[in-house]
Amino acid sequence: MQLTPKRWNGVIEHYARFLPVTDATPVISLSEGNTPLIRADNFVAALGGGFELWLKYEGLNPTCSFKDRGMTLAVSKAAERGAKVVICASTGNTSASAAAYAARAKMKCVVLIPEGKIALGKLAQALMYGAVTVSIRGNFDAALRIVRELGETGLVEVVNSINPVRIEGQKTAAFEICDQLGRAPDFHFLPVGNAGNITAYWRGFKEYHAAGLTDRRPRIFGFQAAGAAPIVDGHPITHPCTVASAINIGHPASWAGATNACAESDGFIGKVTDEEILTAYKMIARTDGIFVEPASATPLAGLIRCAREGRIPTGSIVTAIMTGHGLKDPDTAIRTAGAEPFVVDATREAVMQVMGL
Ligand code: AN7
Repeated sequence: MQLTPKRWNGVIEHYARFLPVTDATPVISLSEGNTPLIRADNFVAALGGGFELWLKYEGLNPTCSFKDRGMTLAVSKAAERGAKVVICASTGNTSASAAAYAARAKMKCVVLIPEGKIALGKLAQALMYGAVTVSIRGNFDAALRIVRELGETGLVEVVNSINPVRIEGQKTAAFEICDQLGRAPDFHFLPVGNAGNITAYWRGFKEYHAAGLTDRRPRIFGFQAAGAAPIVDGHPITHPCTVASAINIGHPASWAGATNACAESDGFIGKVTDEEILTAYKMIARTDGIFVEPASATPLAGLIRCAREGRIPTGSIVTAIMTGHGLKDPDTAIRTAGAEPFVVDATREAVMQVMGL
């Protein structure tokens, strides 16, 4: 028997025909994408059953979040144009991803992060990949305002999702879900921060349907954290505040994309409290062994509510995107786990005592 090599070389190579690339585009890739779609039966059973839930585990991308899909395209297009410096504002994941892809493209990367408000793992990534890391005394929205202003000078390439190719790359996750399920889901749940991803998913599901590759389009259900829910509340939030630091955003750049996805798909944009987020965060780790960061648990908190309110018809196929890995935010994990290690002497008896034997 001969083995046929079948290597995954990232989302640009795999979905090139849906993306704004040509043979002249230098592909800067870390083999992102092709993340697992994991069925979470125990979580569903805990909610009383009645539907299928599939989690797209985007935390298994090269920098441990979904941002790599958009960043491979943004940095490749920047390289095609001969850019030397990329810049972004970030609650942490965009900066980690930009830093990694820029390193690979031999570009300088500058990241603006809200001081003291990003998870430890994400800070470690930006520093480790060698980005010029600037902590702003202000929030994400202030950092993005500065990045927009710097972008207008023409001296730097902005790789936030206000750069339209970021959205183009991120839509590949919708394609993968359809490819992996063999159909489009009935409902797709996701967190909403700057609202780039909800915009991207809806575009992806629409394009696959228009290409005749799926027979339906899902209803898009997005969730914000209650302390940072400008779209639900109907106005920008000056001082957003949530434990889900990734989505602590008061003035989303793709606001219209989010409301459009909701309207066109007969969807819903709601908000959930930090307490609900942390409950879902801990629950999915313990029911199904899936460790995500708090922002990624936001759609699960929304799903718990929807299931309770009877909004999910029996037999539905539901997908949810787990946007970032749990190891990104060890502080919140250790606080939320509500347990500490038992410290004992190095003897069998001591361990048996802890085990209650
Ligand atoms: C884990 O990194 O905005 O609604 O600067 O990191 O497309 O913004 C992160 C966003 C969800 C929200 N889950 O996605 C950033 C940043 C995680 C995230 C979101 C983010 P968008």
